[in-house]
Amino acid sequence: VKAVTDKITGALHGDAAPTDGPEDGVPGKPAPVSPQLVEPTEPVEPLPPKADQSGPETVSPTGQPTGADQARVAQSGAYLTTAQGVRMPDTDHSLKAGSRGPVLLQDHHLREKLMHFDHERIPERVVHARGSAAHGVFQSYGTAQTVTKAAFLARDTETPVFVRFSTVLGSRGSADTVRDTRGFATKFYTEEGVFDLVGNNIPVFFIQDAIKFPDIIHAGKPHPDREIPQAQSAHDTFWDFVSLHTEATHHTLWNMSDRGIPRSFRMMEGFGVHTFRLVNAQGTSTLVKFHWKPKLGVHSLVWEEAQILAGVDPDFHRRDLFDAIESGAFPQWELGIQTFPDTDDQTFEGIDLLDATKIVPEELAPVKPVGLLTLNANPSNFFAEVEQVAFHTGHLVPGIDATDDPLLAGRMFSYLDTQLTRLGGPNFPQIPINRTHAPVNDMLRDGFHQTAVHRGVAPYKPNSLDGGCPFYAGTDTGTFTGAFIEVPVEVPAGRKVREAPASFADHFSQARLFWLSMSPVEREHIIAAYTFELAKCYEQAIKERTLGVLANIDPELCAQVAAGLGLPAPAATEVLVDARPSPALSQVGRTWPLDGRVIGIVTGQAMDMVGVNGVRRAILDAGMVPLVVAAAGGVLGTGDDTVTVQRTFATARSVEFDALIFAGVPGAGADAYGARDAKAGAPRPPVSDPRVLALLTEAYQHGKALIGLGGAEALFEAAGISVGEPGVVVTDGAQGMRQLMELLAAHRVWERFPAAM
Ligand code: HDE
Repeated sequence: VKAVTDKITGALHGDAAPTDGPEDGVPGKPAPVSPQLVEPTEPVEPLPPKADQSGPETVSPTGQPTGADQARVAQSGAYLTTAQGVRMPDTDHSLKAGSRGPVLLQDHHLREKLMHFDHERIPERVVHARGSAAHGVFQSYGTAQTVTKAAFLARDTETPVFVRFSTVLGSRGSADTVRDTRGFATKFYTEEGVFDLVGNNIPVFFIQDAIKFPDIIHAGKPHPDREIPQAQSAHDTFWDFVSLHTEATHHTLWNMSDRGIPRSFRMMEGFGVHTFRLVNAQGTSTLVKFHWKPKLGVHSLVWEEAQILAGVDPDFHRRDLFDAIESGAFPQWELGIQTFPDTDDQTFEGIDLLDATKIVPEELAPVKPVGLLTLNANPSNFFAEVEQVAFHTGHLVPGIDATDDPLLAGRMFSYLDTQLTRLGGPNFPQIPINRTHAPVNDMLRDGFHQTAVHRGVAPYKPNSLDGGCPFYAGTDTGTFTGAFIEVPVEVPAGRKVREAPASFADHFSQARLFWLSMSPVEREHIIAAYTFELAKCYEQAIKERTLGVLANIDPELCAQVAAGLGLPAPAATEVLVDARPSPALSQVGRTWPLDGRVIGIVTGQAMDMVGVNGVRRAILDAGMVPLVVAAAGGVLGTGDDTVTVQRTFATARSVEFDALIFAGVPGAGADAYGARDAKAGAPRPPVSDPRVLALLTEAYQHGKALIGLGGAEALFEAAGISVGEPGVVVTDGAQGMRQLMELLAAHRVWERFPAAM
């Protein structure tokens, strides 16, 4: 992994590829043009397809064919053709009556080219429009075998998967780092058919009943009159709704916590949210909640970083996922299950398992690992795969079943329905990314975009004309098998009513549980987030009403936000229940692997490049990504000891890095950090380039480790940062790397944040 990371680090970060020889990239010397990149003057065999030009089946991790036609891979032949396969001598000029005359209607090539172009876009998803995805493999441990007969959860089974991460509110082109819930949807191509686990990075939802979904989404989306703000909850309609509809309180609190601004898709948990029902080979059922646990831990941005990134690099999460996979640093999650007895009341320790606004704390029901997900291949074509993938909560396999959660019931309807508009008809399961890897023998026929050429005359059952085929699964063995064999649980009888059960009326106890489980610094972030969002609202009544909601979570939270808004803090209207905090909910206090962390090495021409190369190597050896930052682009150093610059002071912004190293050498002085050389006789240059000072102070404010190697005291001093305070270290190479790794393992230098409580 490290070798690959090393090889592509520079290229991945959008810079000149790291040089093999000292000559490449020397300023002033034109780079040699690769013969492969010159436009040929006569037909030549195309280059072998690059990894990202092969059809979906070549990237299926276990080599399972997905049915994509390889002959239709783009740019795969020597000659341009029309969609009908007719060779074309020209695609640059319309057919005209004379070179200055009118374009002729008979130009079918022009018509075809423009017609296709005009229809390249399809409706974006109504929610979760902005997303990124990757292929991977799921390896089952077999530990779920006692509770489910699902074949992909049997011991040592490998299943290809496709996972799409997303934000919820924004449009397809919106920024990645906005404060929002993240989607975490997994398609398992199991040998028994497709299983979709369509989850989020937050374990609870805004609403308990699917009938409220249009309401919460209309409230969160931009205002209907001027269509702003984009991808934000910081506006009146959102807070209007959630302050009135208090079952949203728990989810909203998670959004205002650090979970609403993840550092990376690779560092998020995932949750199935609803309670599902597992069934084992003996027909015994168990209630279950699904969890994804990232191997890299759960980490977040700080709000200012997220905001800056939305402008500096709106594709931050997409880039991060793609780069990590491309470099061989494959992200991993363990799938875990919390299991509960399938009792008639479907509660556990008093918690209603059918209420999607409630969690079951891990301390009450531990999460048992059942398998490992590894994402190991990027999509080949974003549209074909990421846009066209269609998830559906009803894609279930034998051994996994739905419960009566009223939110889940609505989803069972909605996900099929939405594809009709988005993907243009009922045959979307035939799109390569959606194709099951199990044989299909259905009796569904015709419809828009039908690509199967069905044989036989009797797509109905019973029939005699097609030999009675297809037969029901299990008729040959006498045992009923397959999906949609319902567990014969009692369905509670009752009057037809439009009402929620009494247990759904508790909207605050778990929000308080979450608040009480946060560390002081996490509480501070929550207070800041509520204060920011409410300050963006115009309506005073909405702010006041929300403070009333906060009072029912915690008086201190309410008081602090009220102070920030300049409003009085109301008293609680509910009795506050102090549940036992759940340490598993906090992101602070543990240490985690460092893989894929991005370290900026700020250096200059006057530096010792042997030392800088040593630091680069140590960072790579630790599985992290070094990016060299200097005053100007090009190559630093001479002879064998050179380093390619990947960011300049003009392009580097602290938010891109998890930590900064100032790689100086004793005696090099401040000039080394880019103080612009003054001409002889000119006034003394500033102690350092102001852009370096900005890099430093911003990284300091965001709680990042700052390491000065060999004489960065003057620089730190110029930025007003004291060496020796938490996370600010000036030392030598080896010691500096050790300290860097210790600091990064905790994600941030938490002591640096004000913790008011
Ligand atoms: Fe979704 N949701 N949802 N949702 N959802 C969609 O389906 C819907 C809910 C989630 O990457 C849509 O194909 C209703 C909960 C994810 O393609 C749509 C309700 C959870 C994704 C839809 C919910 C989710 C979607 C839009 C309330 C977490 C992105 C496009 C009953 C457990 C999947 C599409 C992807 C997408 C409806 C609630 C997660 C409109 C009606 C709860 C991750 O069908």
